[in-house]
Amino acid sequence: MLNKVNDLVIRGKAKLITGAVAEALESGCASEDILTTMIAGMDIVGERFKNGEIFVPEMLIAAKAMKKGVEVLKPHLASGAAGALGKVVIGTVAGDLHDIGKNLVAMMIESAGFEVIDLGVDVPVEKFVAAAAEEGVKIVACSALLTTTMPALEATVAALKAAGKDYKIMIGGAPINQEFCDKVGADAYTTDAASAAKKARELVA
Ligand code: B12
Repeated sequence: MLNKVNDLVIRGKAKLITGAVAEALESGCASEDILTTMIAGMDIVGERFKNGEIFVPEMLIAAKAMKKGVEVLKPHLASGAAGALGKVVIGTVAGDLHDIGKNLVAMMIESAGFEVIDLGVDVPVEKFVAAAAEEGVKIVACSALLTTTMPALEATVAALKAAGKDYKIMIGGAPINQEFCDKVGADAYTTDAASAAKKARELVA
């Protein structure tokens, strides 16, 4: 069952994946396991792209399938009381169009009890700073998936810190690590959506 979901992500079968995810849920697969197998599928897609076996269009259709699958999964992953812990501003930094990971982080943070303000992808520094200045923002979460957009992430963190407001800054995405987090002076880095939600709760505790 999980193998089928994994395969449908890799092959970018957006129409078939909805049924396959629903079937997996009905047969008792845990939603977290289904998500893990879909993410593993995206990793394989990334590897194939890196090796020149597939190109951007194939990556894009795999991403569409992944998104369709996540839609079916969402009600099963999200659970928490809405908005009680304050606002989280989230977005993918300037120059970067990847949003699957960012959307998962947003979803898990929302289900952990925050109100999420999602700025989308390719978010200019000024837009992050303006949104973060709103009343009640506790955390600003920035995503970057490309080594080439790590400088944009650094610039975003610097501007958010320079604004001198009372929020925490979280960063993440495939090329990011704790060392980079320390270097740019963000408050927290985590590797995945579930740990990001846990960390968000810790940051406001
Ligand atoms: C799908 C995909 C795309 C799709 C994106 C569609 C979309 N709507 O997102 C498209 C086709 C648009 C795309 C384009 C490109 N891509 Co691309 N893409 C991928 C791919 C295959 C999967 C990404 C993904 O969704 N992963 C699944 C999610 C769940 O994982 P995630 O994003 O890492 O997120 C998790 C964590 O990182 C973390 N996290 C993420 N954000 C945050 C934020 C915070 C605050 C926290 C705490 C945690 C956190 O939690 C998430 C959930 O667990 C990756 C390969 C890979 N394995 O990552 C390549 C990859 C990222 N892409 C790559 C490249 C090169 C490109 C292009 C430059 C290709 C080109 N020549 O045009 C363009 C750039 C476009 C742009 N300007 O952004 C490279 C990057 C190489 C590098 N070192 O920089 C990769 C690694 C592929 C590879 N192996 O070469 N891509």
